[in-house]
Amino acid sequence: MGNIRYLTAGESHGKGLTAIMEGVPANLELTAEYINNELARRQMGYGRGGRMKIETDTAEILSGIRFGRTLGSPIALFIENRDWENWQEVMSSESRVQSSEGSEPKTQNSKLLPVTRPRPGHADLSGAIKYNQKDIRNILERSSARETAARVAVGSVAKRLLEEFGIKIYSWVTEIGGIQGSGVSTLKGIKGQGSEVGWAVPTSSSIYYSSHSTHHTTISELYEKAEKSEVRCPDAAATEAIKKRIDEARNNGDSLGGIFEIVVSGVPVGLGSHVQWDRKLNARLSMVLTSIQAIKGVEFGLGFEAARRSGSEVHDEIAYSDTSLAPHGERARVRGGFYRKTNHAGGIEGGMSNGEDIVIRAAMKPIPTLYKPLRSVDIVTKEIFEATVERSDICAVPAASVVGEAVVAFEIANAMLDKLAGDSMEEMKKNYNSYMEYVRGF
Ligand code: EPS
Repeated sequence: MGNIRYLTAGESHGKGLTAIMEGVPANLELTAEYINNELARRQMGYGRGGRMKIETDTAEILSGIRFGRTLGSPIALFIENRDWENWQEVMSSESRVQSSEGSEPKTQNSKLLPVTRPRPGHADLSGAIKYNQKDIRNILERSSARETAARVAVGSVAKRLLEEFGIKIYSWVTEIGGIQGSGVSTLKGIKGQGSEVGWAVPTSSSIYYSSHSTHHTTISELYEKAEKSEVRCPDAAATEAIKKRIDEARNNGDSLGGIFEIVVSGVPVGLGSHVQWDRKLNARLSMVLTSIQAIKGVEFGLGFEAARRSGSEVHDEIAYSDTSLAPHGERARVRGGFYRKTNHAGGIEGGMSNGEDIVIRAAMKPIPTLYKPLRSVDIVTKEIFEATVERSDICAVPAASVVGEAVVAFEIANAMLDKLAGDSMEEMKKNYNSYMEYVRGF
């Protein structure tokens, strides 16, 4: 579903990553600098591997933008892989000359040897069987999370568009390797899920809002702290504990996963729809988030905790406030007077945004490449071996959090365009303003 679409192409050690994005309205101000800032955020995080020291991801704009504004035509972006220099022979698109006996040519480059020992947890084995490949490199190069750089570039365009409508996307890491930050989750009253972050809370077990300003100060404070943390966790003590945990994992040849939280503020009521399965906003957001490499679970608002409570402890009471007297200030005014006293739903009811912040949590499994590998079976000899070790990260949850922002930005922008279609930003804004006026008067 949706009006914007994109494809990415590129292998991890190929020449680079390409993204083509279509459907972005004309006259959106956009610079390479803006995109590159997002790309740099994805590269950060304690626990990343050697690759991030090689790369300085920057996007080359190949089309769709002129004099700092989008044209409405497809936007093509290219991110060079600096590491390509070291892999040109291995990743060459030229056919390899076979000897007269049909064997592969002799080479000094050990990286050219076929990868035959699939890593448990990776795309290696299923991909090799599905695509009939006896060299697993032909699978792992594309399944690598390197591809997420292209998605962050695409997401940054969407983020820029959303900014024009006052929609902001925040993310932070709530836990890594079982170490949970304190006061870093908007989810409250759940054992071990972090404590309050200082907002006025209607009940002891609510995802809460108090006044607009307090709420948003807190959200942006959490975000600012996350931006400064080496693991994107706003809790400084947890940051240190997590770093130690990552060091331990590194020393043990192991890897770690974790959970990050995304909050989208300023979303108008009515994105997505209840009328068909593939229009539901929560379904669409789940899809984009689980499309990120290694993401195994997604929850909205109270998430799984809602299943443990009775209805009266879950559903968010509806309130109305005269716009001029709105106790929730700007939030209620912008939303046209209706608001929820709590936000257990995480901003989505019946597959539609309800005007409250969208709150999502996503779980990332530990990266499958282990420096102390698990047992596997060689796909050629069928002998039991330890899995292949490819250079990798110990922990990439902070990066996944930034990628999560990007894919969510894309899908929210997509849903905005479904609702407020426009070929130019001017047309889209006109549609937005008239829709918001209608909502206010409802
Ligand atoms: C990544 C680049 C990769 C890995 C990582 C993510 O680079 P390389 O394989 O050259 O070290 O660091 O990919 C994986 C974790 C994976 O399983 O493939 C990146 O740019 O984010």
